[in-house]
Amino acid sequence: MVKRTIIHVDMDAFFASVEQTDNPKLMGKPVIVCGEGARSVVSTCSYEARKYGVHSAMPYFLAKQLCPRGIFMPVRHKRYSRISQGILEILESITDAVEPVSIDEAYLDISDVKANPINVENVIKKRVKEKFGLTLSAGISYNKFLAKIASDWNKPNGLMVIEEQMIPEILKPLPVRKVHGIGEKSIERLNSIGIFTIEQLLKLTEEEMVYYFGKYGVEIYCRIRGIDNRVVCRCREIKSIGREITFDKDTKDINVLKKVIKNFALEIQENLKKESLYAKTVTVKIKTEDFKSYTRSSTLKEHIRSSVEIEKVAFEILDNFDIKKRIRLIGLSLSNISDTKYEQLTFFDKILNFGLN
Ligand code: TTP
Ligand code: MG
Repeated sequence: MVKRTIIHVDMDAFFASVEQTDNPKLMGKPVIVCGEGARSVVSTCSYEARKYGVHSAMPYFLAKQLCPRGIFMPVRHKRYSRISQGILEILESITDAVEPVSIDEAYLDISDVKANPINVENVIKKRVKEKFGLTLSAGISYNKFLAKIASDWNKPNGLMVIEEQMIPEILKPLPVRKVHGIGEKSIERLNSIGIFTIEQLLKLTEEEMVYYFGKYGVEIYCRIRGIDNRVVCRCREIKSIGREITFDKDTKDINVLKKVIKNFALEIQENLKKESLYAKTVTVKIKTEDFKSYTRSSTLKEHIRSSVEIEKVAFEILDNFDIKKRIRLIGLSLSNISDTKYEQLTFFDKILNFGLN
């Protein structure tokens, strides 16, 4: 395979930095972007707040305890999305081979860009800073896995280049959680058998990796040895679109639940419209007061997008839940996403259809 040059960029403390640039008085202060209500969780926080031990997904009350002088700001998804779009445009001015992976990160394959990769990285940083006042961290390497590890190396405003001859030595001391794709459960399992670092992970055979990680084991086995042939794909693959909320007070009131679902359906319709997408599977998730989670899905014959249709299916699912306990959290998501309303004919279907005509 021809050697490639991949850059992974990841915005620094993204939501919190946007709040700071929108309100310069917040610069240098511990800003904590958080859902609303006493029982919400932290989305992210500025690096100033991280010094107090605050981090993403931490409950609000704990963040407040650790950082009582923190400036708590509500999440403004629309604002962050718009900036994310603007950053994407800057990246696309460098190359067509851009793959956004989340609201604040993307891969670029710059193998065909006739410039030194570090200069390319500097240009990206400069343009993003000039246009949005934001900083990012970048990783440069010869595949996606290593570029992502590298972008996390020197945060914030960092740059790290991982070259072939540095593998596997440079990876050895890293904790296993740095391997993108290893989930919480697998990390716990590995830790319970005394495996904490990539160096220890490298001692496992391919068969053992499959035992611990299932089908994905072979991929992880290769990646930690510096092998990752995934291409930077321009098509942005959205797997699901959803919303969820933790109530201020647990509830059993079906009218409250339906009202929330109705609003979520409207938001999801807008998101699908914006991305020109449709979806076929509707999933409702609830978490009861005893912290147990339940999900139920319904897959339709046709792809849908309208909030009325989404809501109808979600209500049916909700009505089938046997709600005995009060509900703490409710979520609605759509998956099985397609860019057409109708099933694409597969190659096989086409042959069959032609055969019949
Ligand atoms: P991250 O890139 O994981 O975090 P970050 O950009 O805030 O900080 P870092 O400098 O370490 O990259 O996530 C991007 C945004 O996604 C983040 O600003 C807020 C949002 N987010 C959540 O809403 N909840 C979460 O649990 C995480 C991890 C992120
Ligand atoms: Mg980030």
